[in-house]
Amino acid sequence: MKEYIPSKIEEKWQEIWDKEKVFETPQRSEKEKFYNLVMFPYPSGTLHVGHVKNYVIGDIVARYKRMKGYNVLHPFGYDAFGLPAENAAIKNKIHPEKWTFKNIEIIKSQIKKIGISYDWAREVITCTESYYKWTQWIFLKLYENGLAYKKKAAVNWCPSCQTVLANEQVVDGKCERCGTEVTMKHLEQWYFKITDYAERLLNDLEKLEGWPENVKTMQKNWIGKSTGAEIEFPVDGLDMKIKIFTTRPDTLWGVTFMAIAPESPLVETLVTEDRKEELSKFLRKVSLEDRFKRTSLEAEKEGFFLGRYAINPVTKEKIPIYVANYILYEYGTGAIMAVPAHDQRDFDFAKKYNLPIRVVIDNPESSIDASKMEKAYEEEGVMVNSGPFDGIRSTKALGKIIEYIEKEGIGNRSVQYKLRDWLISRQRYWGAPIPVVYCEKCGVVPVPEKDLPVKLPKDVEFLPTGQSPLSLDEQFLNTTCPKCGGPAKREADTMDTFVDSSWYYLRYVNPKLEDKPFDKEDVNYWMPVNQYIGGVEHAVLHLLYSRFITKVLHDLGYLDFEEPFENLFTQGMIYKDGWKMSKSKGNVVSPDEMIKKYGADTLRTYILFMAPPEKDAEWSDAGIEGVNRFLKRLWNNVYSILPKIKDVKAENIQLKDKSEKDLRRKLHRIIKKITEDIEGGFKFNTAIAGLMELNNSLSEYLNKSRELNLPLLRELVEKLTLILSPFAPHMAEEIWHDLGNETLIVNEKWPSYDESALQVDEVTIIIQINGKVRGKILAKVDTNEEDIKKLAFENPKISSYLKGKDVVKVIYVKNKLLNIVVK
Ligand code: ANZ
Ligand code: ZN
Repeated sequence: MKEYIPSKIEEKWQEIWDKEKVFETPQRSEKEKFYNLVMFPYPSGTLHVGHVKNYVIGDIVARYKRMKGYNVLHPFGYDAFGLPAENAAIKNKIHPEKWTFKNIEIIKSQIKKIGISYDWAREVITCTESYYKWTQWIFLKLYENGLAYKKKAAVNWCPSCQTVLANEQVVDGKCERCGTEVTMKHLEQWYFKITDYAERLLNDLEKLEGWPENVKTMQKNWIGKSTGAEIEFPVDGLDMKIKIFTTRPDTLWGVTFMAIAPESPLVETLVTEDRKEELSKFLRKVSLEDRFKRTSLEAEKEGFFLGRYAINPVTKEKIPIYVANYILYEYGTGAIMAVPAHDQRDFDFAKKYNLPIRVVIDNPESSIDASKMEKAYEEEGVMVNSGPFDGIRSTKALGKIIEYIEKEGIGNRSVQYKLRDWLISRQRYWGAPIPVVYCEKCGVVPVPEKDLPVKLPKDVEFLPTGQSPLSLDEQFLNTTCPKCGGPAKREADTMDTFVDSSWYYLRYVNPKLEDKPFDKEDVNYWMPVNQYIGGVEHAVLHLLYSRFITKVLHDLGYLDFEEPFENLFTQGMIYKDGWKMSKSKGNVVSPDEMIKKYGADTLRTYILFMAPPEKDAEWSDAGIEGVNRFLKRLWNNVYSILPKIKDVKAENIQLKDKSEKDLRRKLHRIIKKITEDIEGGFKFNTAIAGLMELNNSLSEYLNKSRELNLPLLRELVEKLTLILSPFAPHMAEEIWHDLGNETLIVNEKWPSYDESALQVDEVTIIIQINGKVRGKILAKVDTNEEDIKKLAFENPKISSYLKGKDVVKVIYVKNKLLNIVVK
């Protein structure tokens, strides 16, 4: 019998798929399109099995959809610019480009060995000139439309990566990449105006029915929409007003002080002469505090009285103005009206500085005594001490209060978002140069499209110094102004790698197009992506940026659709020894090693069998051994009968007995189950369990020596091989071929199941006597009670129990149980 040796068959089939170009996708087809996309990797190292999980999930979907008759686009590429590759290259003392392409080569060979069905003709590498030319083009389009701008602002600075970071790249005050605490710097930087799209990015989340709720919630919170009012407070003794933003205009009568962010220029304007010196001490102290910690709910509230008072516009009371560490300069107006009775931060502050606490929203259950309050009452309630609004339910009053404020001319309705503009310039080397020049005469001048790409020079001292490496390259830097022809200097910053990845899914459609980033008609045919698969860590980074860029390109007339990804699947991680796999922990499992030991089919099948694919799972050597044994057993079962069924057709199948009927029923039940498991939410682990169950039934049938039903076995082996093929495609091709087929199994149709074969026609009826099980009988489904009774009483074992007894009562539960009561 032919032995199962994966190394003998896997490479062979991979070469055949390659040679026959089976996975190359025609640009158009009669078939319905299915765009299946996995998040492309940073080629900053080689792949471990955690990465592979992403691609294996994608491959099951792609192969399944192909078999279901779709024109499947399943491309692959590399997010090849950016910090990860650059940092790794520096560590390894090698040029980032060399390092990147070396990794790309290794990753590609790793993936080919796993047998993933990518259309390699569409490979996209973001650090190639033919790609980043169009990344620069996208920058120009945003610039031309007022969506890319430069401004000086306090920015996040990673002292280790030596570059600024976007807010999205700061996680808990630390650099998303390296974990170093982020500091602040005042720098002039380039931004994309994603805030213009805040409302649409929020509202359109509702359309994304095929996205996981948690990802949508993360985006929603990140966008952070708040509705309320802006209200102006006149300053006592100065001809000016302080504008605040509040979500609780219903608490306006309870304001007992105001607070301003330390960074606000208002602080200098408001402070009285005698308090200036002490103020600067306070500001210096705050500037040393971490901005993320400083504004957290738990942080110690600290402030400084500016010596100045404002007037509450409704009560006309004088209230002190403070500068306080818990006020963010970048949110709202950078100033607040403080209501200690109803806001915990204000409450803490008021307690510390002995400021009055005035209740204006009373608890309808039990009235609040301001002098006894231990924390702020933040819920809704009945308005009190609030002039014309006394006695009204606070939630009901909100709209009316805003109307009142507008009528009185002291403020107006306002909506605020937490979302900030996307900071896209980086002071690092390995990225797409920002295509603008600075001319002494003309100022900022965008590079004309015909001059793209602005090439990234190769021979550059790129070690991070905090200064853009390109600014040290005179040859790159000095140029002529496209407008006036005079001397000009190039922008030396490069673009955030998230700009590269915000549009790569469009480039896969026309990866080689030279005069356009993509063809409108082609993109409108293929997009949106039907299924996107990747990690949840990109929820507010890549996934938000891509939605934004898609909407911009839509608005500029380049795309007909507004959302890039119709369905999103976020896979769980693979852990080893309780930890996320990482080189530094030394717990990385390499796919190459596993393939050498067990073959790609085992690796693929095990990765999916470990757990539901959306769940995290722990790698187990025993687990992969077990899956390998299953595939061997399946192979051995098949090859033990292969010579006998090779020339048999799966036609005119006659089922002689129950065991044959059971076997065929099992086959069709499993086809149905696996189809439903794949369609109904990626339940690959239970699908594989189904394959195991079917194989066990086959073993059982073959183990009982009897005359084999060859047409039945032919049908079983054929269909089993077909449903096995997305998971273990190499083994499936081999069996398919050895069955005498001249086609490739990848080009075959997914089998349907025979509804009639699913029907059970015999049932086992349990016979009880006085509640004790005394035997079983086989009967046709739905046999009536009389006939069952007859069968039971005729059964020799049962009749021996009944001898000499009186039957008092017989209870029959249809198709299940017959209970005989005797005395
Ligand atoms: C008065 C008030 C009374 C407030 C009350 C809350 C409760 P969200 O929901 O996050 O939008 N706020 C406004 N701008 C701020 C800033 N730059 N830094 C720190 N806090 C700021 O929160 C809006 C509320 O946060 C606003 O409503 C304001 O406090 C505060 F019983 O105004 B509120
Ligand atoms: Zn000029």
